[in-house]
Amino acid sequence: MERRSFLKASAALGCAATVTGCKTSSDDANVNPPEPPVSAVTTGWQACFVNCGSNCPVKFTVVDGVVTQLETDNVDIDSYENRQIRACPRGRSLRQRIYADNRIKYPMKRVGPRGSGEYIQISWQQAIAEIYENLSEIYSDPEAGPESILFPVSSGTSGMKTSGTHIWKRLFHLLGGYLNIHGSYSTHQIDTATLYTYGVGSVILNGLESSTQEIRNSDLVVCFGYNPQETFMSGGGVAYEWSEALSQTQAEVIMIDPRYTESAGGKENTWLPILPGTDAALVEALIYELIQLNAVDDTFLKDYVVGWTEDTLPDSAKGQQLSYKDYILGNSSDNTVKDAQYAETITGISQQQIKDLASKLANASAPFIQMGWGLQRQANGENSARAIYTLIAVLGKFGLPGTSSGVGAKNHTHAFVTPGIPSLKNPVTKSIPAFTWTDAIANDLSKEPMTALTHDVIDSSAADPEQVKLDKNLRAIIVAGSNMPGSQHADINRTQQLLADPNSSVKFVLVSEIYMTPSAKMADIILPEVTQFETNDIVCDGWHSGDLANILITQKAIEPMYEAKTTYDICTMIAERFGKGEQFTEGRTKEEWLKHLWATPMNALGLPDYDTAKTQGIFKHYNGSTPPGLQAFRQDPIANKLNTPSGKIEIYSESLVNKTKNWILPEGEEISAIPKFANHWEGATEDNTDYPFQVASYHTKGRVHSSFHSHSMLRHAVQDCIWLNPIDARELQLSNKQLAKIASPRGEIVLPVRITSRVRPKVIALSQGAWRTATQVNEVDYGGSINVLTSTRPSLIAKGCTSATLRVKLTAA
Ligand SMILES: Nc1nc2c(c(=O)[nH]1)N[C@H]1C(S)=C(S)[C@@H](COP(=O)(O)OP(=O)(O)OC[C@H]3O[C@@H](n4cnc5c(=O)[nH]c(N)nc54)[C@H](O)[C@@H]3O)O[C@H]1N2
Ligand SMILES: Nc1nc2c(c(=O)[nH]1)N[C@H]1C(S)=C(S)[C@@H](COP(=O)(O)OP(=O)(O)OC[C@H]3O[C@@H](n4cnc5c(=O)[nH]c(N)nc54)[C@H](O)[C@@H]3O)O[C@H]1N2
Ligand code: SF4
Ligand SMILES: [Mo]
Repeated sequence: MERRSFLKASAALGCAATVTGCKTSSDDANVNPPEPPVSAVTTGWQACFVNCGSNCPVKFTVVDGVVTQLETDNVDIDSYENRQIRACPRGRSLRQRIYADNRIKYPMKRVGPRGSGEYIQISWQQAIAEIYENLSEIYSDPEAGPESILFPVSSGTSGMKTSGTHIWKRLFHLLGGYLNIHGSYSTHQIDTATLYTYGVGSVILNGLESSTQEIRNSDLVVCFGYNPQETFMSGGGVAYEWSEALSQTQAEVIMIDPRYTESAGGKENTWLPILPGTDAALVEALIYELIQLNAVDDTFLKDYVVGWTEDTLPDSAKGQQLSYKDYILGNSSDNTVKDAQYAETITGISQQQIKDLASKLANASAPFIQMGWGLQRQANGENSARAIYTLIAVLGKFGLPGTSSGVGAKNHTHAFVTPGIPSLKNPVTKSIPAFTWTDAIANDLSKEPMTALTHDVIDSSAADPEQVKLDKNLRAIIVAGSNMPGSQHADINRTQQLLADPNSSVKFVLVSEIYMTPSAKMADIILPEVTQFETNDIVCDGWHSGDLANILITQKAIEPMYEAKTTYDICTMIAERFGKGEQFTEGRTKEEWLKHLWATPMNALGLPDYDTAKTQGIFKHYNGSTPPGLQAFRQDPIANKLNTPSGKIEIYSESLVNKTKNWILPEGEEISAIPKFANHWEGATEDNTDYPFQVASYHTKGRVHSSFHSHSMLRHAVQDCIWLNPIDARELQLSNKQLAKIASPRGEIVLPVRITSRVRPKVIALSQGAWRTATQVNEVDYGGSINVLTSTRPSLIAKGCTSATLRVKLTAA
């Protein structure tokens, strides 16, 4: 309650007391209501800015300069079209983010080895001077230069318009640039699969996808590793749409996942607990069975699909039994029929279950087949994703009501498009795959460069793409809005070893953070940033927040704590030191930028002006229902052709063959033009008695990546533990809650065991994002950080993040 309205209410109460009882002023001394409290109470709107796909609004109450309460959106009548965008428990715990005892309070300088966490306090003036010295040296050294400066993936400030990583990038674009990265840890393999199949180089299908609502028209929902109830958890977002849609359909629901997930949660009919990394083999057998059931229409497919049958192959591939159908039927060079028996041994799904699913797919008129991204964050992730697209294509049930094109959920409609402060253009055009950055420290690149053919290094300004190379090692790493080096990149021991080595190529690590994260402990200089509650901003719906768009101006609730500053103020100070202050600010304060940015949605949508809108809270817009994905293509595949070279869905990709024909691959590895299942390192088919368990890793409801890890209430509510099947627990003689050690070739962690049938035998499940507590290289980690175990070996085609490919051994700790 605001102080003014609180006062009004108190006065009314006083009057009521008078009416019912008080007589004369001389008696008033005993009956007068107490004085209203002198506290200053304010309320306002803020939002949750993390990389979960949504940005839920939260309403704050501040009493005497302290945020005392957070509420979720509760303002509208709660209908599907105008629903309350209710924050999940993480957003409701944001008070712990403001008042965390691990907040960085002032600028700091490292005094111990990197990773040790030994720092002294320095002044802002000294911090800026040291940043200036280090960066000037790197920029002016011809052996180094901008190509030797890297921003690792930084997803922690998603949604902010005037704070966060893109403001840091604006600064560095003005200073001379940095080495680009391409692909994300999230979707690099599926983006690549989508490019070669549908001609769109992104999992965001730009209109080719179906909305979650389409499930209402489906009679069979088949999900491969799709867990929106946990990964897209906003009460206004996909989790809500998923449960609404399932409640409104009679469709049978089949969940294919090594884990029994929240999205199953009793709403499914069948759970098929597949071995990680084997979806392509399952698809192969399903398609074999569909052929046996006479459920594939080769004539129909000719107009839509390349590479199913011999006569639809490109000329370069004809006459060699290279079609997918020949491969399935055992006519190609491997002479193996891909039947249910073949797939049972690879996938761990029984022949009968495979045949049952095939017959359900054959009989369904509108199968909604959808995949998540965990199955592609693996060594063979591109082919797993391409295989699932292939299943949809070969079934021929795409572009129809109730069907899906395999991924996405038509969520990217952003009615309230609002630009952030422009991050400007990077003068550097060279780029490495995001996941490969530690290779640019590990090897002497002047002798052994990373190249187009070894690492898919690209340069948009190069005349010959195959000649592109990176021959300069990294000199500086800028970590802002990221927890990569110490938590989110694979093989933390390796990263720490590379950075802590006195001869490391990396001479400067800058971390700008709110909290003392494991990555902050790798920094040379640490800068303290404010939380969103200490500044104003604008927030729109996130990148995966469903069919309801929203926008609001988030309000500063309290003054900046300690010596923390906004990204904008920090970057302005650095820009000024380099003599670029005017170019950086363009003469605007942060607040002036906000008013300037607000003009875009205001003019496009007729919203009130900035100052008025700020007091009005959330504006919402329901995007309505949309046609099923691929509908236009189905209706007319010539007029509405896809963006692939053939204009069709490509099961066989000639462009993939051409792009990779000269690539230098690890021994024994092969890139296939069709999405074959292939054995791979630390995979399901590896006969590995040293590391007998596969790991099903997942994004947990208890965190968003490593964000929220230090919220004690969330740690109690969603404890980090090892999901272990009762059969395996008995064999290993491990009991519930007992501490167990998990070891991989790269490190060891200790966590309690949770015995549960929610994970299949021979697989353990581990969530990602826990903070490593070990400080020494190769020390056993009791924080439970999965990236102590994972490998930095990239995937075959995209060179993407393989952190869901992992074999381990398990022993009592
Ligand atoms: N709560 C929460 N939400 C988040 C995030 C978070 O950290 N926490 N992160 C956000 C971000 S940035 C991203 S990229 C997305 C990630 O979204 P996803 O990548 O889809 O999430 P994951 O949990 O990694 O994987 C989804 C499911 O795939 C299963 N799976 C793993 N391997 C396989 C396999 O080989 N085959 C099959 N069939 N299933 C498999 C896992 O058990 C899991 O249940 O989530 C976003 N949302
Ligand atoms: N083993 C394994 N590893 C994975 C994954 C996996 O599935 N398994 N998933 C991968 C995926 S999909 C992703 S997207 C990445 C995500 O990895 P990251 O991009 O590193 O994301 P977070 O761990 O959320 O870290 C974000 C950081 O930003 C900080 N931050 C928040 N607000 C601000 C701000 O205003 N200013 C500044 N300077 N900092 C701020 C937060 O405190 C936090 O430390 O992790 C990847 N790593
Ligand atoms: S769903 Fe995402 S944005 Fe919403 S409160 Fe939870 S973590 Fe924050
Ligand atoms: Mo991600």
